[in-house]
Amino acid sequence: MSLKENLEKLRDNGLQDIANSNEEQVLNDIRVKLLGKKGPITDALKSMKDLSAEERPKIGAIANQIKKELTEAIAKRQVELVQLVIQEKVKKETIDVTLPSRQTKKTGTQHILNQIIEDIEDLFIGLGYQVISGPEVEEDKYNFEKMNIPKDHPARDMQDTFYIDDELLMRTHTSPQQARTMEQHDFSKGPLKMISPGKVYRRDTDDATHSHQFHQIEGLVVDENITMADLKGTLEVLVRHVFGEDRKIRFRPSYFPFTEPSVEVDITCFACGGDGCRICKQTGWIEVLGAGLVHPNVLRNSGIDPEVYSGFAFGVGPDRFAMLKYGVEDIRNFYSNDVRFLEQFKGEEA
Ligand code: 2NL
Repeated sequence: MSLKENLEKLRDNGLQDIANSNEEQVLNDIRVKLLGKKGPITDALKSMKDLSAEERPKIGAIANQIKKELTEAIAKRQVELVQLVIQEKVKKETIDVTLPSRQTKKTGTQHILNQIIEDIEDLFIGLGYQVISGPEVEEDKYNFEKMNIPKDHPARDMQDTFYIDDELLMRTHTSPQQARTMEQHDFSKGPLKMISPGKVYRRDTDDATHSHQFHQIEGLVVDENITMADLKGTLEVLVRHVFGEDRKIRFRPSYFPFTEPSVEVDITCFACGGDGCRICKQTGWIEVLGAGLVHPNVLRNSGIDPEVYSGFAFGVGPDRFAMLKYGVEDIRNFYSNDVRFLEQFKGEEA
């Protein structure tokens, strides 16, 4: 084989090896082997001195050309291999963001009472009401006096509470917040429509149906010409939302110091539909809340003229709602923080 053929074979094999190399280290070995000081190209260039003057430039040109080709091929392959490594890495480390996450932490759930409260808040926000909360430590003046319960009133016995001093106490209902809102209300801007959710306190001995702390959501609407019909329609919307669209509603006369007339509100039993069962004690009806038209004294106490304005108010117990709706037999379950009880209400969130 002539030197020229040798060189060309060297080039063809070299290019083949370069193309086949799949690692930078392998490519580097090829480079040293082909183009290094002890490599065949260097040898060929060295041996040129033995050639005739005529052949020398031809072979020299070929050798240099091949050296250039191989050098370029190596450089090109070098870039490709770097790219390949990156591509491989990207492929391996691809994250499928649509996969569900691993459940490493145990997630909790919103407390069932807060679920019920927020659900009712959403309903009333949809009806154009404001949601207003206030302090749990209240003045006697707002908790009792303005609610038409003066110091010697017998209703104070049923609503005995925790006193901070003679004039400061843990509120027994959320009504004081409503009194504060009535005082501030500007009727030139429209009717007053509000609900006041929150925690309330009473001096009760805890048992299955009593707790010294529980919750209340009161509702209040004051405007000109508010009647019992407005109250009944509003409460129908409420109980149907919470206890089912088929519920019927019934008012029974009752007494609260802050409303006149006052009513106790029953709904047809959601378990038997009104036929009579264990849950409604065979009556077909379940008492769910209390309500009435705002007592003229209560309006007057908050600076509203009862000759011009009238209002309705109601008081809902979220604890009682939850007990009825989910068959909870002991109110203390809501406050003892037993996760096994609480996690039963996972997924009830709206
Ligand atoms: C019940 C009864 C009731 C009210 C709360 C109220 C508030 C104002 C004026 C008049 Cl500012 N009334 N609230 C009225 C009737 C009943 O709660 O049994 N709740 C669990």
